[in-house]
Amino acid sequence: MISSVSRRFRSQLKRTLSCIKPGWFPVWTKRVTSAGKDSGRALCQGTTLVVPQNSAKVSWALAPAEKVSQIPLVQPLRTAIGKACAVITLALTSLAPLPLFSQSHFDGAKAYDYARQFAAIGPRWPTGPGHIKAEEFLRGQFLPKHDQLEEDSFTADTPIGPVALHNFIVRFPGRKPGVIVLGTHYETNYPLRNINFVGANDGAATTGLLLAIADRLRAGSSQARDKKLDGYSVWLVFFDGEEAFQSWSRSDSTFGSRHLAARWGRDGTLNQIKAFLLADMIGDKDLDIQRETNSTAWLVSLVAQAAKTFGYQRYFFQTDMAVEDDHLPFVERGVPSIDIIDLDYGPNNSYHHTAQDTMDKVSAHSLTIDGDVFMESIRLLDQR
Ligand code: 1BN
Ligand code: ZN
Repeated sequence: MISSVSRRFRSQLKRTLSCIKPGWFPVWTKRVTSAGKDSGRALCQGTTLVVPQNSAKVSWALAPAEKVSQIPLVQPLRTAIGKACAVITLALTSLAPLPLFSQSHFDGAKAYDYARQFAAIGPRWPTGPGHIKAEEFLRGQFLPKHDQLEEDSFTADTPIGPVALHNFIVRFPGRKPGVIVLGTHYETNYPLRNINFVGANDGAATTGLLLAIADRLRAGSSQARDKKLDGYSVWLVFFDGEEAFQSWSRSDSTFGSRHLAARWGRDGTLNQIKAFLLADMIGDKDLDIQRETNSTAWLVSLVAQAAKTFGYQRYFFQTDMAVEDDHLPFVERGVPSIDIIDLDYGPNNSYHHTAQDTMDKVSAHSLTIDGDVFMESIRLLDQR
């Protein structure tokens, strides 16, 4: 049913057309004839691609980015069609400059690989040897002279006594006044220190996600003459001490975020923050991100809009759930915030906080979806 353009033309068109409708890419289609009747639609592995009713027999249409990678290369197109395609591509390329964040899909495989390396450190509970290695790993990801890395070290008053904790903040300056903060926690649970809990999804996956986002931001800003992002500054925060030391409560959890939100409240930094997006447990192979009801409504809508751009609606916000997490200290201080979390991990959430939380339950595909939506959310926030 579907003929796709040759790989070369498809990638040219992909780059060009993504300027017009980010996340939607062109595919060549043949109109489907059913019982001699022209339906005007072509099927693409479960997706209906709408082809204009009066289009020629072979035409092109836009498909959600996600589906394009699933479309097999059935047959090379005839040279004449290929040449016509090149002409269209050239014409469109000269009209539309490529936007920074919609050139191609996010590199979820890279995020996965960071996560794999991070989880391989082993358990990362505060006061343990893996935690020190995790800190060293994070320091090693950022270029000492180039990247603006801040270590926010403090002593938390926990149920097991005073504990030294370390948040990591990486800043990518932008030209627009204001800051977008992306966060995750990176440590694992102290109470699970004896069960080889590596938190592949709970901590490692979203650490990998933010590290791959850092690569993307670094690439974007290093292309610019002034080394700045086009829009708001973006700060990445790797929180420590999210997990409870004994049992989750408001006072025994989120130590790193409570500390940083209080500090940024005192010194006025919170006033600069346009939005705070928290990522938690969204490496899950079986991705279904809940609508977290403590989150700021307009920001949830913006993220939903970003997901829709890529045809990712089914992964986002199908059910509602209230979660206490690292976004709450920011919500409580009036910072627009969202917890992007999937608390449905394994059958009946049975992998959550167990030794089953391993890298085989995490996928590069889910991290691609997350990264696409985070990058598009930044773009939408910059336009607001
Ligand atoms: C997320 C990952 N959380 C802990 N690890 C937050 C949470 C709080 C999850 C309460 C479930 C219940
Ligand atoms: Zn957890």
